[in-house]
Amino acid sequence: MGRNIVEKILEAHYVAGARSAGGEAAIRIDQTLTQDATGTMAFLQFESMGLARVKAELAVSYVDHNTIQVGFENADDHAYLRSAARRYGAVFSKPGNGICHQLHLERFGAPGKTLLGSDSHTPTGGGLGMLAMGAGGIDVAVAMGGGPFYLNWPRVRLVRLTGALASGVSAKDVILKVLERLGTKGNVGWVIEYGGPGVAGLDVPARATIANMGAELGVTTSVFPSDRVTRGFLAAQGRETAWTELKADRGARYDDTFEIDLSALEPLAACPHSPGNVATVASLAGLKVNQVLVGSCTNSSYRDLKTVALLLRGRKVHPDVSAGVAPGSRQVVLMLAREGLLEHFISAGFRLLENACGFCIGNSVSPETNGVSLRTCNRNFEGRSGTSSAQVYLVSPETAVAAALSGVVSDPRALTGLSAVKRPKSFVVDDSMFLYRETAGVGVPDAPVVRGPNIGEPPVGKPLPAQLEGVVAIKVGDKITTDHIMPAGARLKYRSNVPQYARFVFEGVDRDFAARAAANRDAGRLNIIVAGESYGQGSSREHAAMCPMYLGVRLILAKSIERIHLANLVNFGLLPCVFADLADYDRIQAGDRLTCGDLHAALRGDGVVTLCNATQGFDFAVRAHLTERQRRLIAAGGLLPSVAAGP
Ligand code: MIC
Ligand code: SF4
Repeated sequence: MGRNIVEKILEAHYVAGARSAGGEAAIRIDQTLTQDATGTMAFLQFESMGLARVKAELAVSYVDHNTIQVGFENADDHAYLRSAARRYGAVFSKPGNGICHQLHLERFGAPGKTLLGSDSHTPTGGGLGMLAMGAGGIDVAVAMGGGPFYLNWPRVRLVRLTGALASGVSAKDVILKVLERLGTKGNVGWVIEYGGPGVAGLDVPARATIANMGAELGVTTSVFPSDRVTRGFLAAQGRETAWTELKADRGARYDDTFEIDLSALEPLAACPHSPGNVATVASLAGLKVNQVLVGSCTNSSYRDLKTVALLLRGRKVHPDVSAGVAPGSRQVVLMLAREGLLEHFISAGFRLLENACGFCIGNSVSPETNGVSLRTCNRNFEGRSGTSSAQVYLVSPETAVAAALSGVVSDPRALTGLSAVKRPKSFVVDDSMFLYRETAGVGVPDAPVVRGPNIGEPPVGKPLPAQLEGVVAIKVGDKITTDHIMPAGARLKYRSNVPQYARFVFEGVDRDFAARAAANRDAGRLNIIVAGESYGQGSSREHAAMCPMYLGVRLILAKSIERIHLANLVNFGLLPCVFADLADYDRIQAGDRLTCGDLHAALRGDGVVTLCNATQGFDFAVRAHLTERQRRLIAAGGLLPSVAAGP
């Protein structure tokens, strides 16, 4: 029988385990990517596990998130990461080089390879035909050290593209259409494979935009074929030798298929406060806009920014709008500069922001109170922009410019001067901000590792107790994101200092949570989190498991839990359970005392465990869907203590 692209890549990297949907398999990882907000912990864990050097084909350590550097903390992290890259054999991308996903696409990605990154938008590499996945830092640390990555063998959905995009409609509108169709929950365990005649009309940056925001669906990843377009992109990057063809066999089987006619698409927007809350731009037309920001790993390519620059030529930003641009990489900035395109941004009145994550992670350029902000990024969770009352809409670069010029949401198809930006014959290549390429994979064993005062030790969990005596420390609703659990923005600088960062767990949801949980912990009671559907959506930040663990949380009872977060919970020894009967979610209240005589029952047999609500006097059942490997990790208190305990 014919194979699809996902099967081809997975089978070429298969190491052990199940090969049927839902079963856990181990696969080999060719390349890894880390960034400074998650990478510091990943490298600390790499060191704690006693791994000697990078054994993956390539490991790149990027600095792109915390580049604000107010105070010493960010710079301490950068110094640590630089020295660790040198010592252990990773390539180091200096701050100012650009956003990890954009840079990886430009300079390292290759069709048919596997890429594991400590960032949920690692699937951007799917635009080049990679099987690129996000994971927690500790999983990436294992892969850097040459260990396999465990994933559930996915189901594959073909999204068949036909037709061609109209002028003024672009890749962002395609992925927003997919989000409208599939929503942000219920897609765990799937991979999306794009195919059909419409693919050939999408350049690699467009494919990357679509694959990037697949993260918001909750799928494991998204992948495009590798074809002539891919080859042309790699050739223009001076890397044609990295190209191989990748396509589905005739008669390839898919678990589901749907079609999108690109010609029928119109400009779309994700409305507050979810990427799945999609409406047409036409239906929002006339809404007054305070801020417009172009950038982030979704829409900061040369193609996107040149499109914007050409539309700004000879025009001015509306006086009531504050507009800014954050290019994706130094290559993009250099190309804009050489072609005289930066001038259009400057003379139109755009603010030039650093080529880094910047506004996207909410550590700068927050909107005013109640402000309406149109952004080209991928997430608009409440408060993520840094302003809790802000109304953030996610749009294409074209829709962003139309609003910047008119001051209101307006249809970009009405703009004059729209032109299709073609891929250049060759991109400007200057790799001088990638350090330690010559020692990559080897390292410098006696090189010192620099540890400033912001560099803490990764916390190590304790074995699972036999009996549970716990209290529901918080009850939350559906779609709780890792941004809710562990706020980023101004709190980002504590990423390498868990005791500090743990003070802010659930900060925006319940300010008293951290103090209450710490008091329970200190009184010898375990903390329990009760949650609704899709708990742990969004970012891959493993701090959303690690910091609750530090506060004594041991059990999560939810209606459903997202993939990366579930893996992170297991890696830190927290027991993730789902309600056997969803109605029990409604009965349990915050503050209830829950007990269980045999918690280890969840680690045996069918994983069903009966808990007693001692406060209200009823029993209920929950289920832990765990593999043998995951059960061992939870019993040991997580990956670090289980490595310390040996095989
Ligand atoms: C994000 O977009 O939320 C981040 C910041 O890039 C995260 C990683 C992190 O929390 O450091 C992600 O997407 O995984
Ligand atoms: Fe950076 Fe934003 Fe992309 Fe996350 S989503 S990697 S914060 S640009």
